[in-house]
Amino acid sequence: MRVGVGSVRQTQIPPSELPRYGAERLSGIRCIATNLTAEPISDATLTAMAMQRLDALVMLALSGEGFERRGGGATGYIQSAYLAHLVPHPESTWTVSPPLSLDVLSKQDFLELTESLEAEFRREYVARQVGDDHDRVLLVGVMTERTSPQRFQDGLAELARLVETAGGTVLEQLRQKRSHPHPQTVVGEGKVQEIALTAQTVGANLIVFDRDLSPAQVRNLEAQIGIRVVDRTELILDIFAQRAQSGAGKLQVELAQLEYMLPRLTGRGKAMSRLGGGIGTRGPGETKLETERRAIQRRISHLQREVTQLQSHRARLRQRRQHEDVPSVAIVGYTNAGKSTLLNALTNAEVYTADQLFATLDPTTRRLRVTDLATHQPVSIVLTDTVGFIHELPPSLMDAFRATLEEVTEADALLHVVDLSHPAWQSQIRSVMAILTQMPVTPGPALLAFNKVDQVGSETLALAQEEFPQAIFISAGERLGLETLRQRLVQLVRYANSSSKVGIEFH
Ligand SMILES: Nc1nc2c(ncn2[C@@H]2O[C@H](COP(=O)(O)OP(=O)(O)OP(=O)(O)O)[C@@H](O)[C@H]2O)c(=O)[nH]1
Ligand SMILES: [Mg+2]
Repeated sequence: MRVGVGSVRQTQIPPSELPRYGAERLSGIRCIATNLTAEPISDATLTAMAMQRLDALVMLALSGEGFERRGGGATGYIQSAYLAHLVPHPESTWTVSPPLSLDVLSKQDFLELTESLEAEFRREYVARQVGDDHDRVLLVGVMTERTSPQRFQDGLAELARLVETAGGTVLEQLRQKRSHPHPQTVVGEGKVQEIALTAQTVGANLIVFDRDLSPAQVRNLEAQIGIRVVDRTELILDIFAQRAQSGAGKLQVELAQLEYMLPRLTGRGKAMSRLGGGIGTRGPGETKLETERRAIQRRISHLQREVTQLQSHRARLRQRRQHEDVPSVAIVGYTNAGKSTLLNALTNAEVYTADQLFATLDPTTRRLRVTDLATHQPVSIVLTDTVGFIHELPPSLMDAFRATLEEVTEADALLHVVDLSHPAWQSQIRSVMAILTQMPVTPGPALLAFNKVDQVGSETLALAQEEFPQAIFISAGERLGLETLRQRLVQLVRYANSSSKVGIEFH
């Protein structure tokens, strides 16, 4: 079906052009190769065999003595051949025969060899399957000059949690250090090969990158690796889509997904017309794409209007509360900090809580009644629990969730909950602050509450106390420090009402 002349890399068939591709099968292609020497098969050749999932590879070895050059051409005779094929065991990727005579080789039943190998691959594949609905994921982290080693580590650990939250299983993590991401493939050429090979070996069906990728990068990577490639935003959007319960939540998630998808449509169109193949297929393909794009754009405009309506609906609800003169506090914080657990502990709300990222999407508002110990007067405060933040919250989510996030900007004050038991608590505080400052309306003053102190050593406590002397320390789970928190909330709303909103301050 194909003749190639060139280096191993040059003659390799990219996965997207193979008749079939996947860890449970071979590609249906057998390759006869020679490099006009008597040498056995090189590792580069074997790697190429694995990447193409060849049924088998035969390397013809020319005899040393008979091999001579005449007038620029080479003649010689085939002395022996090596037979190589993949093996379905995690410990070794391939096996190579001793030198065989052509006579012996030609008596090999390749069909039988391929069929028995495929049967083994399938057994191995089924045995490794975590569950049908679980993606088998390979994580790829790229450390550039702009990321510190600590940030990079934390980012990868968080990415792994995101994958688990989305319902995937992380099989392996690959890393690369580069001064800048490669414009076409993020990682370098050699690393792309390593990713493809590792994905083959461990039987991954999804590659997740620790950053956002351009449409072209996704396209190039998928063509070279032969497996679906997903970036960090897509992963987060997927979790949001799984979590969305209410109509409002679903509406906002769909908007975010479409906004993310629209600029990526071109890429998919090209891939489709490539399948159709060159001349004649381009016209209708692109027209179809244009129709598709317009349909999506219409849907986006429609959803945007709905979100705007949702915004005004929420605004009316808030106005009614403001009429009653009840001050409002929005609980904000990094995802999984314990915000919902705290709302439940303070108000007996029954918000879903779990050791998962983005357990909460829809805001819940509850009334908290406190006796102000200073005046002995009863005070009412409305508390709102809302969606958690994450480092580099995708912009399409920020826009689509503006109705939800307005609960934060429109509140009289903020209660910023921090999971002090998380090793990256300091950078989580910074991420939350960064998101708050990006909001169109500057939120009111904030009270910092360090949560999960039941899980924290005295050194961390002392460090947090020194760095944030105004903060309070609580355990929402163990209901520790909640009375102090209530009193501080009363002081906070009193302060918020007495001063105009002038930025994020700590109290
Ligand atoms: N040990 C301990 N665990 C806690 C405490 N507060 C909350 N948790 C746990 O932390 C996990 C996350 O709690 P949630 O209340 O769902 O956190 P959240 O901030 O609402 O998270 P998202 O809605 O996912 O952004 C749950 O498993 C809680 O049981 C605490 O004070 N101590
Ligand atoms: Mg929650």
